[in-house]
Amino acid sequence: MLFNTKLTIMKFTNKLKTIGLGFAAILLVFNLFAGDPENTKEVNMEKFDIHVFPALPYAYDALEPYIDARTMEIHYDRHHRAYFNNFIAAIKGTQLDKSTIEQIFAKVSEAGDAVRNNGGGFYNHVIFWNNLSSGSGAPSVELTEAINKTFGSFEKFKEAFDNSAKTRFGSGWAWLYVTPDKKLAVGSTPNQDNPLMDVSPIKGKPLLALDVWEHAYYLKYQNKRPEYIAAFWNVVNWDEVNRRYKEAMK
Ligand code: MN3
Repeated sequence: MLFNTKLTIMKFTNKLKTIGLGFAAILLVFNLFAGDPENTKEVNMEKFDIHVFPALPYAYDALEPYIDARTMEIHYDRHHRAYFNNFIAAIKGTQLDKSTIEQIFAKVSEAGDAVRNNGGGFYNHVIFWNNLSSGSGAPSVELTEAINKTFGSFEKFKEAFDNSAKTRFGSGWAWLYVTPDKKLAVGSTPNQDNPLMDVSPIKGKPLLALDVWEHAYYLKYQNKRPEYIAAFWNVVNWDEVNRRYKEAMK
């Protein structure tokens, strides 16, 4: 009787071990899948607590004629995807693999150029795709008040933002952002830097991003960056900018 009970317990323990191993195997496969750079998932584009390559929130031709379908396709599917893949490769097996992108950017000076350039390239484009849409809405009452207070008027704000975008020498980004003391500001960053990075001279939470790399406009606008910037205002997703403003002011 005692022997039988012991045998049953042993069998049961073995079964548990098998189940445990099976479960671990499933977890391993799931983790491998989640870490697969080619894996594209429909996720909230601005949830950066896990590193996944998000789906574009609209069709390639959705922003025509302001941003052409061919540019969108190459920009998203080649450039953006390459940044993401290189970012994942750069953090794989390091502590950064478990960090959110905001945590990584806060100490990006310690992470090296591959993480800075590719992590920035990954993040900035997600922000950019999401602050574009075919139906553009309008700035909220709160945001309008803040814009008027900071820049004098919406036109003056646009002028300041346009200037940041036009005067960024070479490749980079123009930003509207909320500073750590909750003020609005515009500015630009070189390459794939952004205001969340410790290396950036402008610091804060991005509200509106504009990619001024030539790959963002060259096919349609060639060297005429100002024409691309003017077209951009037709496809700003103000609902998203309003949401980010609310979030940043919390
Ligand atoms: Mn780009």
